Amino acid sequence: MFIIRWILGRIILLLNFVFAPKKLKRPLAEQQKIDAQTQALALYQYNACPFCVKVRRAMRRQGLNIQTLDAKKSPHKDELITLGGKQQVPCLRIEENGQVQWLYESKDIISYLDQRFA
Ligand SMILES: N[C@@H](CCC(=O)N[C@@H](CS)C(=O)NCC(=O)O)C(=O)O
Repeated sequence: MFIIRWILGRIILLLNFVFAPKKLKRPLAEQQKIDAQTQALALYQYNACPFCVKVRRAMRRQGLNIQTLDAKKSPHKDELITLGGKQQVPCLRIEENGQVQWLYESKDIISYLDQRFA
């Protein structure tokens, strides 16, 4: 089972690489403004998880430089469980006005990014 999951993961990563979406290019000043906003975001994820790949592709399409954290490793794994509430990826950590929100579900994360940055 582990081997099959591993092979599927590599296929997903290969396809993602070959068919990588075009990264949005913004004027420098505009990109810097967006980068300042995305500094308050972090994506807890696994490298080869298809739902995480979907979110990373959406980030690339929108030219969003959001920090990605490997939720298989400590301390990110523990942060996700204790602060986020469950061990499920992808999860977007959103820090706003001193408050932290943990957004699960790839569909909801992509909608959030679309609404905020598209
Ligand atoms: N409906 C969720 C599904 C996410 C999901 O199933 N993620 C898997 C990884 S691909 C997961 O976190 N499993 C728990 C684990 O690996 O511990 C989404 O669209 O984000």
